[in-house]
Amino acid sequence: MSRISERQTREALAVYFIMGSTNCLQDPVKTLEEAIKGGITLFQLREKGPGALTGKAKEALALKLQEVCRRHGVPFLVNDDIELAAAIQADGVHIGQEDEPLEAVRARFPDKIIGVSAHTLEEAGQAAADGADYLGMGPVFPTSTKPDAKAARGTELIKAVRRSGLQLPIVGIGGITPANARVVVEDGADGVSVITAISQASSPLQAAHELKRAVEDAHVR
Ligand code: 3NM
Repeated sequence: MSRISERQTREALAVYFIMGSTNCLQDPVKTLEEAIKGGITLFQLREKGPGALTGKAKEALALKLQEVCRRHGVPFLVNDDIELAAAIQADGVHIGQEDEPLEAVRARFPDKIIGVSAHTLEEAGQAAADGADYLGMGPVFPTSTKPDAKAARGTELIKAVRRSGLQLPIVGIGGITPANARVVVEDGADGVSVITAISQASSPLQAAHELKRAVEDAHVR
């Protein structure tokens, strides 16, 4: 799959599921399959933290999850690991401010979807100028998934970015659940990205479905 249009990117960001093996209550393949049945629109492998797989084991997991995504037409992104994304021909990568510079990643992957985490208005503007396809902005709500996450700021930053006139697709992240997803989109995001709300749900299918409904409700307002 080559780089998608801005409209397709906005649609893909609606319900963006992120996870790695350590986030899941059950087999990651099963979790992903259920999440796709529930309606997720984009997937990112984020294999990080204590107990995370590395090397060949990480690549093997990536290939299994990529195959599930391909079968269902859901774009597959890799967090941070540029070499893995290249090796398996992922549809895209998501990078943070501390990772390889966006300009270098864009030069290497002219056709891949590239997302960037931005925590300030300046970072958002820079990422847009340097060729990001979308911004991940958070944490919107408190999260325990990312130990070094910044303080939750609600939708303040997303609103500020929209007020600044920046049109780039945005996905909110951090502590988002079906119960609080709606405001994230009402306040300017194109969609929501979640780890816990789906990966730790008793039914990932149901959780994904509820998130999708919340996002759709916010868009039709
Ligand atoms: N990035 P959960 S917050 C991966 O603020 C990540 O940039 C964040 O996990 C940021 O949905 C976060 O379980 C964790 O809260 C999101």
